[in-house]
Amino acid sequence: MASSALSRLSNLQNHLNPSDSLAKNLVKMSPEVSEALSRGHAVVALESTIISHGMPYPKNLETAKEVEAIVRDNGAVPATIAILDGLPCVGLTSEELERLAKLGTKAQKTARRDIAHVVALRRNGATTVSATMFFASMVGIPVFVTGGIGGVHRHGEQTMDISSDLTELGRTPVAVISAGVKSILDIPRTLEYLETQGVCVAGYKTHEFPAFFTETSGYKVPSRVDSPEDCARLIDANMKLKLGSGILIAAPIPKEHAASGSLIESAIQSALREARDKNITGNAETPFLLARVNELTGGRSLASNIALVKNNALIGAKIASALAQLRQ
Ligand code: PSU
Ligand code: MN
Repeated sequence: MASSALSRLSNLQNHLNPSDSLAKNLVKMSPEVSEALSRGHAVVALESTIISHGMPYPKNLETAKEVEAIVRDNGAVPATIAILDGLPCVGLTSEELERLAKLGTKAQKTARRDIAHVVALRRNGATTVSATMFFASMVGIPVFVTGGIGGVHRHGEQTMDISSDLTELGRTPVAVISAGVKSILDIPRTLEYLETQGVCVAGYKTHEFPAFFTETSGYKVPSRVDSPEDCARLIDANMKLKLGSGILIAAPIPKEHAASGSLIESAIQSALREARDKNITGNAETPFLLARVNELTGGRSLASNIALVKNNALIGAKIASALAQLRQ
């Protein structure tokens, strides 16, 4: 990799302990991603738990490919991140993407806490938002697109079930574009926790924090941005100031795809009851709730989910392009 790229990376990585070239040797970057980074071109990181655990095969593969195509059509290189046979990969070939999609839940859901174990035991790991942010930051990708992030679970004040996505946002300078968090979670406590972690939460063309399937949650965002250029300047300022923390850009689902709030809400209530009755907890809870809500809404929640991920990919690619231009 060109030395200019390395120096840019080390600027990005001041929060990591960068005898980092050592860590980077453990990561396989696709030639396309590596070249784009070394030239300062736009790159968008994409997570893989959404593929393995978030959607059923073959919809997951179809969606992953469409999302990558949207990123490309809008001027950025997609970098889907996953761990294959213990090797963290940044940028997957179409064969690798297919393999992951077919593995589905046989791939291990891999959050930050699981990374070392999955690598050491040479397993296949689908990275959540926290693990994807970790690798994106390590290789110098400041923009990452997903559907929804994890948060504080309902009754989290008792169970302490708080997604490591939130602490990762507090410690890793990557901007995550998401449609907010689902109402399977405790939205106001999630926002409180993000504040505690020092995370900049910005609504994209809105003052409201979106609730994934719906444009509104009833809760306000602390900041607002109105264009990809606004977002690029925000990310640039965060990097130059070396704040070290991440940014959550919350983009509401497009109006025409917002599933009816009450339909989804009643499905969520039933799914939450079932999860309690079946004693489904820990990292199994989110995938269980997502799958149940999808069944209970007759697939309508999946259709909305796909639409919002694509919308985020479009916005993320534009942000990454604006950022690349700004930093030329
Ligand atoms: N929310 C979604 N879809 C998802 C996830 C969350 O709407 O696929 C996945 C993401 O990978 C996220 C993870 O990082 O679940 C959070 O899991 P947990 O709640 O166990 O931290
Ligand atoms: Mn959890």
